[in-house]
Amino acid sequence: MSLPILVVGDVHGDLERLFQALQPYPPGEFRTVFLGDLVDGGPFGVGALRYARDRPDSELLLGNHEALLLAALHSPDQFHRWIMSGGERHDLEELRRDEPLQRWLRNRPAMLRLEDGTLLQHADNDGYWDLAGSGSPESINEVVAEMLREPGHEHEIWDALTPRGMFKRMPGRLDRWLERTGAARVVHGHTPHRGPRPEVYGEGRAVNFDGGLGRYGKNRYQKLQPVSASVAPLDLSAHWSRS
Ligand SMILES: [Mn+2]
Repeated sequence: MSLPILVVGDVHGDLERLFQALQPYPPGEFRTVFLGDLVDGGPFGVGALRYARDRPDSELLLGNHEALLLAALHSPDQFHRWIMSGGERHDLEELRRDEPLQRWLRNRPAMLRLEDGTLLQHADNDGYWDLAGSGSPESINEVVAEMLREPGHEHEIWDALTPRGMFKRMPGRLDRWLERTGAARVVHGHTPHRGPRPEVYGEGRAVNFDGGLGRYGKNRYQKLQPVSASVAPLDLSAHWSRS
């Protein structure tokens, strides 16, 4: 029996709001896909990584912040970049002491293709293309895995995946990305939307699950979006696109 897919957008170190968001979705009843950027911007990034690793039937797709965190472990230049991008020093030190967690993180895929043609990935851009050249999502994962095998290339992943909102601003890029990957729609995080639920756009061919779950990057007057903007079963999004 296949479990329904639960998608979790960018958490950015807010473990408390993550648990709140997951309350209606007990582990064991869902296959959970974390879309990356569990870390940075809030205090419990490594805690969120460990939770994603240990939650049954779960997968974490690599976000640009996970890549930069790995880069910061060994490169002073990248450490500076990472700290300026919301890195928490204690997260880096915790990750440094936990080699099994480092190995696990270096083995996360960049994307996941479902049987219905849905492609899940962190960023709403086609920078994966620059990293991996032509080929399928599976071959992109192989290239990313190769880049992460040894220290030294992680920041290239950060560079490729950091541009925001490309699919929404340039629908032609979305068309070509779907064509190139053979996907019917792309599900992503990375670029905060402002809606109460994951944002469907591009005539239903793209869904954004970055609903600004993490509180810590917000200014005090900014209204928080509900957790349902970032965490929801995937199959519901088809209905939103028709409403
Ligand atoms: Mn991101």
